[in-house]
Amino acid sequence: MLDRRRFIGAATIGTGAAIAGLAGSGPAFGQGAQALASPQVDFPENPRDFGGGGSAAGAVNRAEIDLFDCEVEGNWPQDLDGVFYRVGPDPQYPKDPKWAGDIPFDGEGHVSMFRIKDGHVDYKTRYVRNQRWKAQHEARRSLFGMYRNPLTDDPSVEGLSRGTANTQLFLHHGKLLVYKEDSPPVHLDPLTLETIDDYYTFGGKLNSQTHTAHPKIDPLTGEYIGFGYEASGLLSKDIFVFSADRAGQVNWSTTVQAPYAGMMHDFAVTQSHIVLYLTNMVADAERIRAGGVHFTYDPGKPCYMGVMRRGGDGKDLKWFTGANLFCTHVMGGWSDGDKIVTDWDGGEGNQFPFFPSKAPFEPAKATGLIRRFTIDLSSRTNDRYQTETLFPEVNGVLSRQDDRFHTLPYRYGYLNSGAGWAIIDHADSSVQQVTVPDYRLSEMTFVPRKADAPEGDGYLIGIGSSIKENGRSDLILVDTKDPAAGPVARVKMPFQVVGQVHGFWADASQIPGASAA
Ligand code: V55
Ligand code: FE
Repeated sequence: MLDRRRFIGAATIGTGAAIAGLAGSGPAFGQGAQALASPQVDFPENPRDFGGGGSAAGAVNRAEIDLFDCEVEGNWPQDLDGVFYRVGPDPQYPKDPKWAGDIPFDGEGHVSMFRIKDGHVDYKTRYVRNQRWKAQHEARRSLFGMYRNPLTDDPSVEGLSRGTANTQLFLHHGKLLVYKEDSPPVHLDPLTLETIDDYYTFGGKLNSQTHTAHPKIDPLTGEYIGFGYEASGLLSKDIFVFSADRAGQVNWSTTVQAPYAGMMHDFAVTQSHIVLYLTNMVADAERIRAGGVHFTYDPGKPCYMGVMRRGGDGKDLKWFTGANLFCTHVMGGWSDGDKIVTDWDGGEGNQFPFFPSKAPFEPAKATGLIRRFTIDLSSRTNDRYQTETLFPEVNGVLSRQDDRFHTLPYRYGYLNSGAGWAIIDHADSSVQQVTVPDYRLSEMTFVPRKADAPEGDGYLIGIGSSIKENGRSDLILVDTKDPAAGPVARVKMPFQVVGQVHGFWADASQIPGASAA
């Protein structure tokens, strides 16, 4: 009964809940503290009390695992050749009891990969050896305090990057880059998961202290487009926006200003424009000074959508307001002349119940629906975006698409709907639900059937967590052309794998040395 509530709860209360695996009544800010005076490694009983190590809808594994030739059930496609990468927080050490009110987004990034080839699947995981991990490993204890608050750190780590690398990863110019939006990427070897650069700056050209967890790749040029908010330091309104060519050389960048400093988790890129979105999860100087987490949700502040041309100097950036929607992830978007359309999942209110808030948390307002934003740039006086809700009968979060259609008009979108995965077809306005009896499903990632398969033709891949078997994990593969048939194959893991925020599929042809290995 409790598990079923958790399952449904994810869709009902939004992105944060889906990621953190929280039920509607997760521990409130500042509660759940448990005295931990001993320096010995002793996590509190309740894994949801982050001070003691909450994870992201998965186990706190801490163990780095190599499992060669996993058990595969069903008809795993023999010609699938690539890697499904995932990352999520996996607390390295219990927090000092002073910071027991910290949130699940602050656990150290643990990367896992399923190397899939000839119908065989090898599993490997490694913590990201970022500056934070190394300092704590050396000290055998937690040295970093609250989420994105350097004032709460042990004095010994001053000047080190606080980045956890726990949110998303991308493969580009042969490098596996792992992200946390408060810091530059960390560069890992895509086959061994060894950390190669703990502070990757695109050859010194990332003129920002931060980098989003959600860069985009332009499928026509192979360019990588990214941004960083609070780019010039804590509470800064600067936003650094840039692109890099196929070889990772930065070929465009500019710095623009946000109306205020607040969470800008994802962004959209079209063939001609950059679309930024500022939510009213506001960077809170007072709370930071008082030793709290970085943000406070403030429904009294407007959300803004900012649009600027790609490749320009940023002076054309214009901020629009409209329905105040709390949107976290982009499904897709495109430009049609002066018209810019972007689809996001979002709620009418805060989706992250574990952040402090100026208003009580309202589960109903956290419900994620597909919100289509339309902006018309042809009128100089227009400063409003228009919104509509698509597929109001489908709720969910963590929206994705066939990543080969970033920047372009697109047909298929995917949503983690709590009841499973939803496959959205914008062309015929249909929805198909993917459910797996007895399983809760993490975020889905699209895998093309072949490198040149038509849009949406392939598989959805992701972790399922067995309710009956106490969370034991399967890697689940569903054919997008026959989702009703259920999983075509599963990898049966002998334990509950580390939790995930996001995942990424890379074809073997993109991974240096993959074919030889
Ligand atoms: C998100 C996740 C984060 C974070 C800020 O999904 C936003 C949204 C896992 O960390 O720090
Ligand atoms: Fe995200």
